[in-house]
Amino acid sequence: MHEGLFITLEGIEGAGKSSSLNYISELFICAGHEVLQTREPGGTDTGEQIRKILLDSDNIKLESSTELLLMFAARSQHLEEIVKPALEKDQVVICDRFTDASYAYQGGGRGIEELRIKTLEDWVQLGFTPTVTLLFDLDVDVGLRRAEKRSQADRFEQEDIMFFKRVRSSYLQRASNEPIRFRIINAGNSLEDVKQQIHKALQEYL
Ligand code: Z5A
Repeated sequence: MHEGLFITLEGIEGAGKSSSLNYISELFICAGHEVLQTREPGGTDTGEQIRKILLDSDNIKLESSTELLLMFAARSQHLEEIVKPALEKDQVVICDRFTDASYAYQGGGRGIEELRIKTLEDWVQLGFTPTVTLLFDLDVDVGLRRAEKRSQADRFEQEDIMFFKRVRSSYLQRASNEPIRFRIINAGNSLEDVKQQIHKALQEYL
């Protein structure tokens, strides 16, 4: 376990995590904290190279198990090179996606057995978990419509609606299993309302 504040943001496509990152950082900076923003897969030079492989829509032959292993390879590097050193320096670390995404996408979405994911989690993280996780939850149709308006679809964005429905229900299941760590944000509301929900959810840490 760790002493620092490690906040992760989760949710389906277009849920508004990236839109909220700067707002969350500002909340902590205003409260006098040093903040590090990062993301998964990625966050390190090696991790960003792995991210390119994972998101490249030309990689149609990528096996689900390869995808899962690459997620954890990037995570291993990210934890040792970036996340743990920042927490040791008392920085607040805000990470756009983490291991819950592996359970939701590779588990719920792709159908990989949860136990296999748990084995990798135990091996790579040795009990290290986020302090608090904001789950940006919204209707899959709304999320996909928001995401469609952006640039070209990546490898995940090419999945069908049922894939994202499984991802969403897997996230909600995890949140109900761990109600203390997870804070659910109703991401279908206006950005202003989402900010208010975030502020309330993180109040005790500010
Ligand atoms: N992945 C995985 O499979 N396994 C893992 O272990 C990990 C990740 C760690 C990359 O993630 C992919 O990796 C991801 C899962 C997989 N693929 N998918 N899907 P990513 O986080 O980099 O990419 P993303 O999920 O595609 O991010 P996103 O679609 O950008 O979602 P977002 O950050 O939550 O949304 P946003 O960019 O903030 O907002 C999207 C649009 O909606 C934008 O135009 C906003 O202006 C608009 N928006 C946002 N909030 C609102 C509200 N409240 N009202 C109206 N409009 C809004």
